[in-house]
Amino acid sequence: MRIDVFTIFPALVRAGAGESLLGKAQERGLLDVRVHDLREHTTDVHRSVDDSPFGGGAGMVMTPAPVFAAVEAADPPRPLFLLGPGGRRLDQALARELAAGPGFSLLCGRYEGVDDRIATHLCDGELSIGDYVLAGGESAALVVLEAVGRLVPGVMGNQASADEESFADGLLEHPQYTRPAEFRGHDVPEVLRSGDHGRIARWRRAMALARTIERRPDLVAARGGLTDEEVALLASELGLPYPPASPTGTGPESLQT
Ligand code: JF5
Repeated sequence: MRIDVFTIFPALVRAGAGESLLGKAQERGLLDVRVHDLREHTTDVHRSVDDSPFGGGAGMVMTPAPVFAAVEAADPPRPLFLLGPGGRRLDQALARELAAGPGFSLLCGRYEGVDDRIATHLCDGELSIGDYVLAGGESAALVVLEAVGRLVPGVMGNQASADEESFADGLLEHPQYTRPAEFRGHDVPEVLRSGDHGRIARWRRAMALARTIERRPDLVAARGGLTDEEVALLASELGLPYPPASPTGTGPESLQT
């Protein structure tokens, strides 16, 4: 899979993409990340990639010529996405879609934005990693690379498929423990040291359900609530009711003055 990234900070993107899992995947020939320096396609002595906005206002706008030239010289895999908070939000489903294809490209914006003709006449769409503003798209590009790269077939082996399976299930992970069995007076739950693998599996599943209900009720709603079997498991393993008892003072009575 080939992923091209266009940026004015190529060293930052190369450093982030060259380490750990993504670096290994490139060494193994599974992933081909190509980083392009937009400044190599400037024509003035100052190597300018930005200019002041037509109509006035503060800040600078990324100018179209170097960006078009860089993309045309690279002939990168499409779609080409502009990173920015206005695009489709990256989630696990989108990461899976991107990992299933032959490749795509990312353009990192900077300054107050990019000349709109870049978005309209060069890019194929916009991609967001969340509802916050960054100084530039580089860290967002690294997020996309890591989320997608680990799903490329062969990159991770069993661990990725196991993680994927549990996330596809729509639940958070159960808690994990390692040695020591007791740390500063806090014990590892007895069930995990029992050696009873059936009991351990039921407890883990119940804990994943309980945690998701407590911390991410939106994820529970998105998967359509719990099955009867899951409600029964929560009750038998952890003694928890479902739906959960709401905290006192949050019901309709609290609206009375
Ligand atoms: C960017 C102009 C893009 O801020 C972001 C971003 C937030 N969520 N996802 C991406 O991208 C950087 C900065 C300025 C365009």
